Amino acid sequence: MLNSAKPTKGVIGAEPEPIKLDWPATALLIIDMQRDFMEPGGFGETLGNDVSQLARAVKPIGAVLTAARDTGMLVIHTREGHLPDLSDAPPAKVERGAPSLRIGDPGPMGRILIRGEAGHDIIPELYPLDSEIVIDKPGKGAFYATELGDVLEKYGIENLLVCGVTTEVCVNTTVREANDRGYRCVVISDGCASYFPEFHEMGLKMIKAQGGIFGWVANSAAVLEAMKVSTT
Ligand code: TIU
Repeated sequence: MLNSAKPTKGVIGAEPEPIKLDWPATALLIIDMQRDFMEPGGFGETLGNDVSQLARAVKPIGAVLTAARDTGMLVIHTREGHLPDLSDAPPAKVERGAPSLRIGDPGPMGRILIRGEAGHDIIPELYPLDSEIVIDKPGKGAFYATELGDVLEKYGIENLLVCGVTTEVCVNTTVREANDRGYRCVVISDGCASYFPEFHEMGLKMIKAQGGIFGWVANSAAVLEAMKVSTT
């Protein structure tokens, strides 16, 4: 029998149910894989966190990033941070808690969470290509006070593969924002991490509960499998 079917890409084995995406309308959104969160001496550690908890997400993200680059998928990286004069940093954020260093203070990787400083940059393993989009965001959500919505509209994006750190903070906030704007979000479970493993687990459960109230959750292997060209 002649197989005249055009190569199509597969369904993602996700929870709460498998999802078939229109792949040309799908982008990879990598949230805040910055030295400030991932490495000692950055913002995450100043808040009292064990930053080694986040390392486990790097390899799964790297694998999906490679596949996205190979298939020509739109790749968007985000970075949380503030202008050097802190004009986009609300006092309520800067003054909060009792961190060892506050946003804007000098640290071992430059001023904490400030755009242009070494700590604000994305880790070398996942460094953006010049052709990829980088969105600087002052908040936890990637839509608030950024051009992300316009970028997604310009490229005709309807679906987002979302990964990055941290699961319950910037990933969850962004997924909630995206869901309200009508995007289908598939969160890559092992491509996210939290300083608190239990928050990671619950953060993913919150997304996929109630029939996928905020989106879908799949591991990187399932996403990679679906991204492979098949003839079925
Ligand atoms: N503290 C924490 O878990 N996260 C953040 O402050 N930002 C992000 O999640 N990117």
